[in-house]
Amino acid sequence: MRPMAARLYALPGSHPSVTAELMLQRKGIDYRRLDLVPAVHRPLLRALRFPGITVPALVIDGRRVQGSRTISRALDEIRAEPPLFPADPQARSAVEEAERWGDEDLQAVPRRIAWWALRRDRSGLRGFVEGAHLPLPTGLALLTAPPIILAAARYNAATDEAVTADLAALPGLLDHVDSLIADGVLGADEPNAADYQIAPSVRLLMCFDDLRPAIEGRPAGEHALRVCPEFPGRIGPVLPENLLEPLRAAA
Ligand SMILES: N[C@@H](CCC(=O)N[C@@H](CS)C(=O)NCC(=O)O)C(=O)O
Repeated sequence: MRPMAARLYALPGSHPSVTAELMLQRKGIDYRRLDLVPAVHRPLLRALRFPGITVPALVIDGRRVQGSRTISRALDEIRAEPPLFPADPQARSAVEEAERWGDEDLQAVPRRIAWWALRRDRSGLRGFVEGAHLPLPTGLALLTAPPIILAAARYNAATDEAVTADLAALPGLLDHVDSLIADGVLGADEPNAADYQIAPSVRLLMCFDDLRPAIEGRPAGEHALRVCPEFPGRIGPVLPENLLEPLRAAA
């Protein structure tokens, strides 16, 4: 096998960056992860000649590949085994659709809830920062965090209205993950690109003390813990009780 080295640009606590990491690990590709500072990451990604402003962003084999769904396809091109997509066309389109749903419909929900929560209570921030590979000491990252959290909450539109809607949508989103598992699109012995797309989103939700008890016992929670056992960071109780009722009732 041709040796290969990759550099992954991420942000602390970024679940699609975990998606990319898990896929690199699955392929057995050596990589180094570097976490950027949120908000400051945008000019840095530009300076690194990436076309977009989001992570995961990967330099591999002289190529710049950005976005979790672009990365899954590029990794299959660069190293075919083990495949991230099934060979059978029908099975492949089911995995592609689940991966698209995970990216476009699910991924933003834990992201908005996390920035909203960190604006109200920063006590959980240390775990995310310590679990990252930032080029600055933890103490300095924590000290400079408040304006960064404010900016990130703003550009992610993590408003009260959006998070209220996200928490109301959560039971339906988790039902969909459960149904993908029941249909065999997710959760096979050999994980695919959709497993790697969806599990880190559910795993980030499980970093919330408010949400974990209602998720961990269901198929989506078990799947997330199996595909993505490590996810540094924990957010203590911070979400409004009345908004948690639908999720608790569905558990
Ligand atoms: N959905 C895309 C984008 C991922 C995304 O939005 N990543 C966040 C971190 S979790 C980000 O880079 N945010 C920074 C920004 O929007 O400037 C993917 O899966 O690659």
